[in-house]
Parts: sequence; C-alpha cells; structure tokens
Amino acid sequence: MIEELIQFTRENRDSVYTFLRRCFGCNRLFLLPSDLRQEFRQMGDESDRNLPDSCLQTFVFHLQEGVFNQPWAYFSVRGRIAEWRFVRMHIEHVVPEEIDISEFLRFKEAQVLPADDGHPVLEIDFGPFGRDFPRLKEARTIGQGVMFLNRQLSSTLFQRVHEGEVRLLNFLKVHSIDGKTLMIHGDFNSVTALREGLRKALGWVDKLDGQTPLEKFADALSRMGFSPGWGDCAERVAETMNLLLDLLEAPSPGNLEAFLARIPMISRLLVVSPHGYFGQHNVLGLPDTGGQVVYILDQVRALEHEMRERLARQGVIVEPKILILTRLIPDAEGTTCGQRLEKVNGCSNTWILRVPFHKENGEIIRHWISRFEIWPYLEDFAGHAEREALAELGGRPDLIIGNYSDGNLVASLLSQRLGITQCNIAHALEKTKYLHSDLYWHENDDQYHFSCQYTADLIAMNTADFIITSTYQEIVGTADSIGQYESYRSFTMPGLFRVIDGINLFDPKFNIVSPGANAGVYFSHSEEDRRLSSLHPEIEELLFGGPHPCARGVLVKREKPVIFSMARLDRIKNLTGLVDWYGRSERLRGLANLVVIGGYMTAEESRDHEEQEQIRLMHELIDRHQLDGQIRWLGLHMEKNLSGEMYRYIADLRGIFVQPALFEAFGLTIIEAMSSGLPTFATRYGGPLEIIRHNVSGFHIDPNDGDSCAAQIADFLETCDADPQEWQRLSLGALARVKTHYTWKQYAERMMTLSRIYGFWKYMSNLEREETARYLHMFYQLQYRPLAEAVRRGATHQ
Ligand code: UDP
Ligand code: LCN
Repeated sequence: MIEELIQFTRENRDSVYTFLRRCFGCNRLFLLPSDLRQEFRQMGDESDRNLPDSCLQTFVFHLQEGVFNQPWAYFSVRGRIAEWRFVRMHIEHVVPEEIDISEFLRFKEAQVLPADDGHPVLEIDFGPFGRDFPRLKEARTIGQGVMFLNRQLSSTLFQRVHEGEVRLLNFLKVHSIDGKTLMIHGDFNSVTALREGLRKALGWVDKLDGQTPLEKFADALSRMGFSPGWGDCAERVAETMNLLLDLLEAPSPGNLEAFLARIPMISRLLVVSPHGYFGQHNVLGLPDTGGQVVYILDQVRALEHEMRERLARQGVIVEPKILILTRLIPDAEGTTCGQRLEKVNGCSNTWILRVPFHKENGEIIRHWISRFEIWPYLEDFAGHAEREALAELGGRPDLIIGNYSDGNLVASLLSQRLGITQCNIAHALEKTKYLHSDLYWHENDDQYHFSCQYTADLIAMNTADFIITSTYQEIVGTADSIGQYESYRSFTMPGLFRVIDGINLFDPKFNIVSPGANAGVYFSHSEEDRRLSSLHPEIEELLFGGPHPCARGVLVKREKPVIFSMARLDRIKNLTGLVDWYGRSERLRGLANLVVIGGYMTAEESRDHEEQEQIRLMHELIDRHQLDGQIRWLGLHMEKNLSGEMYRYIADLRGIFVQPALFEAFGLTIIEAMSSGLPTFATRYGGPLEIIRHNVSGFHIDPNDGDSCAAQIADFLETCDADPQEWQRLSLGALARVKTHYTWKQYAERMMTLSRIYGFWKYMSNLEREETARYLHMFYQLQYRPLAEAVRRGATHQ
C-alpha cells in the first residue's frame, strides 16, 4: 500500500497536499482514525476531485493514527489485521517516506514531553528472542496456537531418527501425578524394549472381556512394567497401548494428539485472582468485582468435573484439587473475604484460599484496595501464597492460571519459581479502554498507575506458556479496530519506556477458549419446569413495586415491555448513557419501560470514585428527563438465582436486554441474557461484536451514537408489536448461538487439552524461552519494582 501511495503522490501531489493541510488545520497533535476519515470525506465533498476508490482513500481508511507537528505528519497504517507500517510526510515536499516503529514512537513522544527533555529512553524489544521460535503465518489462524505448535513440533521432533521416540520414552518413564508413578515403571531401556513390552501386554489384555475393570488386572499389568494411566478397563487400556504403538510406528501430529489426550497430566490446579472481593455471596457488583469472579467460579466447577472424569477414565485413583488464590480482606463488609479457606459450592475438592496483603512493617492490611492500587503488595503476596498453596495442595500444582493483570503477574512469579506451566487470562486489558492512557500516562498515574499495570502486563504475557482469550478480536481486533493484545505490540509511555515489540501476535501461545454461562442458573424462559417461580413475587416487587430504599422510579405503565440492563456502575459500562438515550427518545419512552440494575442509591454508600460519579450522574439524568414514572433503577446486588429468574421474567414480558458499554472485553451478561432467550442489543466495541451475529442472534449498537441506538431499539419493539414472531426469531437465534459457541463443557475439554499439550511440549523441547525469562527478570527488577514502590509511597491507605 505504501509503495502505491508513493506512486500516487507523484501523480496526485495536490490531493495529498490538500489532505495534509486539512489535517494540520485541525490544530490537534493527534488525530484518530475517525477524524482522519472525516477530513478525507469532507475534502471529497468540497472539491471536485475524484478520490473515492483512490489509493489515497485506501491509505486513509487504514490509518490508525496521525501525529501532526509542522512541518511533519507521521502516520501509523494497519494494512491488515496485525500488520502495521509507519509513514511520514513533510508538508512542503509531500513525499511519503516509510519509517520504522522506533522513529514513529520517538516523534509521538516529542509531542508530549517538555522540549528540553533529552533523556535517553529505554527501548523494550522482545523481537530478537523469538527468532527461532515457530510462529503462525496467517492472521486468520491466530488464536489456534496449540494445534499449530503440536503440528510443528511433532514433525521436527520425529524427523530426527529415534530422537523423538527416545524422548517420548523418557517422558513416559518419569511421568507421575501426586507422587504416583503413571504409565510405565518397568525397565524399558530402549524403544524396542518398550514396543516388545506393549505387544506382550496387549496380547494379554486382548484376551480379557473389554469391560473388565482395571483393578482386576492392574497387578498383572504392573508385573509387565506398566503403571496405571492407560485406562479404567481392558478395552481402554488396549486402545491407549495401540495408540502408542501406532505413534512409534508412524509418528504424526494427529496420532500424537490422540495419544496425549489419553495421558493423565493435571490433578492439581492453582487459579490466581488477587484483587476485588472474591467470594460466592454478596460480592457481585461491588467495585472491581464482576465477571471475573463469575467466570472463575464457573470455570473451576467445569474443570474439576472434567479432571475427575478424565482421571477416572484413565484408571488413575487421584482426587483432583483446585485452589483459587485470592486476597484475604479482614474488613470483609458482610462477605466471606475475611475467611482463610472456603469450599466452592458444587465442587468436591475446590477451595478458595485467601492470603492477606501486608504493610512494609509486616502488619496485615485490613481493608479493600482498588485494583489500580494493588501493585506494591503483589510480590509479598506471591511469597506468602506460595508457601500456603503448596501446603494446601500437598505439593506443586500441575498448572497455574493467572487472571487479570495482577493475577497474571503473581502467576508469573510463582511459575518461574516453581517451574510450572503458566496460563494467562486477561478478562480485560485496560489499555484499549482508556484513550491515550499510554501516551498521557503521566497525567493519570496518581489515580490509575497504568505505568505499573502495563509493565506488569508485558511481563506476564511474555512469561506465560499459553494465553486463553475469550474471542479472536481480544487478540487482534477486527479489520477496523485493534485487538486488546495488539495494543501492546508497540506503544510508548513517554519518559518511561518505548515498546518496539511487546508481544508477538502470531505466537502459538494464543488460544481462543470462550467461556459460557452457568447452565444451571441461566436457561431459557421456555423451560417452564426448571423455572424458579417462587421468586416471582420478589421479582414483581423489585420491578413494579412502590418506593423502595434501593430503588429510584416507579413503573406506572406496567403492561409495557421492559428494556433491561445490569452492570457494575462504572463509566465504561455506560449505564448512564443508556438512561440518557432513553430519556431523549420520546418514541422509545412510549414503547417500553427501562429497568437498570447497578451501583447504589447514594454516592456516600460507595467507596469507588467512578461509581460515585456515575451515581450522581444517574440521578441527574432521571431528573433532567423526568423519568421517574418510566424507569426503575435498582441499586442492589442480586444473588445468582434471582438474576437468572429476572432475565427469564423479563423474557416472559417480551422484553429485551441492552449492554451499552463504551467498550466491553467480553461481556458475561450478554451470554446470560442470550441463554435466557432475551433478544440482546450489545455494544459493537469489543467482544460482543463477535458473540452476536447481527440481526440473527441479537444486534450490535454503537454507544457513541445514542440516538441511533434508541431508534434501533424502538424499530425492533415496533416490529415485534406488529409481528410477535420477530421477538421469537431473535430469542431462538440467541439461544442457538450460545448453545453452539459458549458452554463451560466445551471450555473445560479444550482447556484440559491445551494444558496437556503445552505441558508435554514444555518437557520435550526448549519451550522454556530461557533467554526471554532472563530479560523479563531484569525488566521486573529494574522497571516494575521501582514503579510499584512509588505506588506504595503515594498510597494513602498505608
Ligand atoms: N452481576 C450481578 N449483579 C450486579 C452486577 C453484575 O450479578 O449487580 C453479574 C452479572 O450477572 C455477570 C457479572 O456480574 O455475571 C458481570 O460480568 P460481565 O462480564 O458482564 O462484566 P464485568 O463486570 O466483568 O466487567
Ligand atoms: C471482565 C470483563 O470486563 C468482561 O468483559 C468479561 O466478560 C469478564 O471479565 C469475564 O472474563
């Protein structure tokens, strides 16, 4: 594209010059893609130049940013998903020149740093470390890393005669779980001896009835050198042995994967999620406490079930154990967060282990701390947590799963110390949520400490063995918008560091594994016999009752359908935006009532500054639009069963769900609403764009254009009025989409497969990335620690 632009500019100098002049005329240092396109369109409208379909248009429509300081204009161009280039132009010479990323970032920095700042800059570049590492080639396959890795590594491994087989033999020899030797213990000193042993055992097992349970012939197998792990009955043992023989005979990625699927590898899991209030009751909706907690509790239930089933199927008598490691908060505010150990409901051996944060003098910190302030406490937390977790688990975990920036950093510290496979889950990376939060980090650092957070993110994402994402676009975005991980590829925090290559998006560590909604709580409104109708009087009171201490507004016309939304009351969730769109649209107000759940009724009840500000704004909007007879705002935190029945109750009323966030990383409420059969309108910024197929399983809305959102919703409600089948069509579309794409069962199967394959390859080849680890260690010590220390010094709660 750049080569063509150079040619185009030679022939159409005046058009390019006019575009540049217009951009400079905006008198802004930085222009966003929408601004640049707008300038281009206006230029077309105001002149008779035939610019549509021109190379200039293609260029402008792929721009991600423009930086303008006379006489130079610098641009970043995202030609395709995950493909970036950089160009500059001089307003007088008007000749596009390609530049490198470093030069582009340097120019950006110069615009925000004081003119006399000549300090040398730390450049972070992970690029050189990955040169010999296998990478995906096609952007469309990003997120399917494990399949690629397995294919790639198995072909190189088995290419070298005997080497792969010998290493496989060694792997099987040392393989154990919970201190119990598995697979083989016999003195097989060569692959030939193993083959012989397998044939002999098979000859014996094949004579048994297929259903003979393992305990009946385990001793005989043991005498032949084989430990448990092959299967729970004769048929399964024979299948697994045959799989290994096939693999030794003709190794291929396919039969390696099939064999690995049979090897029990994971029985102890450590899930790390320090911030927030992590508990099972009364915590949702509290500041920083939302979908991540729901996700983890559903995840561990599914994983424990899957682990137990798999271990049993392979004939291994080991009780799986999962620990969720979080922070102990002595001032627990009516939650269980002050309790050291708490069993997870619905599980047999999954526990929440809480470890406190400490002050420098060793004293325990008693109160909740915002996720933005948590950084100075994490290293000490990791140290204490390591001892407690090892003691509770009775040994090292087989896998550590980190959650969010803080949990992923702690997972990195623990996995490095203990030599354990590490999986990261971001839930939400803050960087894409706050515009220019990297460039102007200095201005907000007292409040948000993004300097710490983005440093921690870089460390954690580069340490992880694999990363789970909920959607494709979480990694690399869409054709028009950049992904959450993509935003870490290169960026600058002026005066702190310049990131030349922060994360490789083609790295096979990325895998998409989408979560689901708890099928026991969120199910279709049409499944009458499973419904919790005993909750209906309570729901009716909440929705249509009179004045209530936790409510504002009383719905006067209760026969109208309900527009429903529920979220934590922070700015990005934009519940106040929805109230404003509704308030401004007479048509929508005439068609439906609005029910919003989030926050508290008074700012004084909240300790979170964003929440306080949103509470005030909510009251102001209800006053301004005089909504008291048409809105019901509930400032309470709903128990799961109640919220599940609430979605279904609103579906009975032929209502809809709206998720109006300015950006949503994934959006569990969307999955919950869809699982209940509610037609759902959700933001087009972030995960919901991928979850919903527009006009099939829901609708995408643009929260930056509230009037058109209101019109879209009103159109739908009017169509449903005229033809009730329309509501039904969307409701069925939503249910079908969730069933095929978003279930915890699929999640758990996939997650276990990933863990086994990464664990296996970590043992078999040099996936340790030792050089990167040393670089990261230095980055942690020299960069992260002083930043975290600065947060401690500035903390008001010490
Ligand atoms: N939730 C709730 N009560 C509230 C607010 C939220 O039960 O007052 C639950 C909601 O049902 C969902 C989760 O919290 O399960 C929010 O997850 P989501 O992914 O939508 O957003 P997050 O809060 O993680 O950003
Ligand atoms: C955090 C978020 O912001 C949501 O978008 C996700 O759904 C949630 O975590 C669970 O991953």
